[in-house]
Amino acid sequence: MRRVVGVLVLCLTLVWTIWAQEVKYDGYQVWRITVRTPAELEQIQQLVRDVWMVRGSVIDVCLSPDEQATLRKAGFTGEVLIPDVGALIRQQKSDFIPQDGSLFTRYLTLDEIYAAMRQLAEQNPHLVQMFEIGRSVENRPIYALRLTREPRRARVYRDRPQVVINAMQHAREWITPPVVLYFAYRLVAEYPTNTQVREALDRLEVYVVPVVNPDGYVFTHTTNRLWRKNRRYLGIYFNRPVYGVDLNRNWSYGWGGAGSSGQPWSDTYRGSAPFSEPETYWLSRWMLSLPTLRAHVDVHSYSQLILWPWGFTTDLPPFNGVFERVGLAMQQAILGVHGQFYTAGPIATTIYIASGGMTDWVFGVRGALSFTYELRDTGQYGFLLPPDQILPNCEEVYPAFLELLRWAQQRDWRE
Ligand code: 0X9
Ligand code: ZN
Repeated sequence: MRRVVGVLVLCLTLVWTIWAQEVKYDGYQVWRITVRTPAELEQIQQLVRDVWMVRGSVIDVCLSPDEQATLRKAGFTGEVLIPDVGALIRQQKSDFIPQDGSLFTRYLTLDEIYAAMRQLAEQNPHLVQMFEIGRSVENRPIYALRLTREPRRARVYRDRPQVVINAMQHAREWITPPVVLYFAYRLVAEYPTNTQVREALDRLEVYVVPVVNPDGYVFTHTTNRLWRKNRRYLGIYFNRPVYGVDLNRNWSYGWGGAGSSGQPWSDTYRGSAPFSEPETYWLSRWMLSLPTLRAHVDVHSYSQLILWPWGFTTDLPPFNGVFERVGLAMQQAILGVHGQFYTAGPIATTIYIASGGMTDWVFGVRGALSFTYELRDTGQYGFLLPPDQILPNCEEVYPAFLELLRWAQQRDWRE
């Protein structure tokens, strides 16, 4: 009996070490390829597993050594953006070690982000409240901060329109939670002295959700730095267990259309049904409960873009003129801080058609002015943005968020 148990434990340990094995990216490269025709773009997307970015005729791809050879054989060459992905991830892991107490000089773990949120709420009870929106596939809480004057006096203030800013639907986009967390911290810090901030928090309810996809985020720390989707188990395909729904293809508005995949192993898998995932389900339920949702930003990376509906069609949305005015004002605000240029435009015509995205749902269903940001950089590091760019990125986006709060306070934002 003892021996049987011993062998069993040994087997389990073996299985565990193989399963929990960190995914290595040695020899992987990121290439930027400029194609001549849409057919070529299609062809590359067929040949490559991990597409990092597509914009017009330009595509960034993360390639295994085999994929590099395949593309070369097919006649494609590209500019090498990252010569050794594995080495860069390792180097950034060691950057990870210094802990000087500051929140925006290194990438925090999920627990650290949640602790920072809790601390802000506990130290500022007259301005900040923390609460749970719902839970993930692996039962992790999804937390939000509610910032408004005296949040404990009313569950919702009917006369204070709501603004929601969320990040991290996509796990590998590590720059996104700090930018949203910084926004909350700075609002609180400036409330006593900055009239614009004071008026905003007196007249609005500002909600921030730094991590929509906690399971995915944890997985990028423990196992695979470049994971994108949530951690839903989907079954065995090609003799391998397959996980993950792309949360930004799982929203109900336009669900199932172009620019989303029905194949579970795809990085843009839309899920078995709209809101099949607890992360999108709870977030949408909560957003439906807000009585006067005015404005919203879904924060992603990378490419430096300010995007608005539609994602599911190239048709212009109603009130495109308003989106453009606010979008360009936010663009100018960002430009003014560190001189970084963010391109502004509707999703489908600026990047690509993508159906089932959050921004389309928030505008299409809730009628709120909804944007998608794509943060730094423009491709030099992509998702592997060095930690010394966290703070500058936080700083430059802050006044753009303030600009949105300014618009949300107008009696009717359509004006
Ligand atoms: O493809 C996406 O989901 C976003 N780009 S990312 O590289 N961060 O994955 C763009 C989202 C566009 N928004 C909507 N379709 N709603
Ligand atoms: Zn994203």
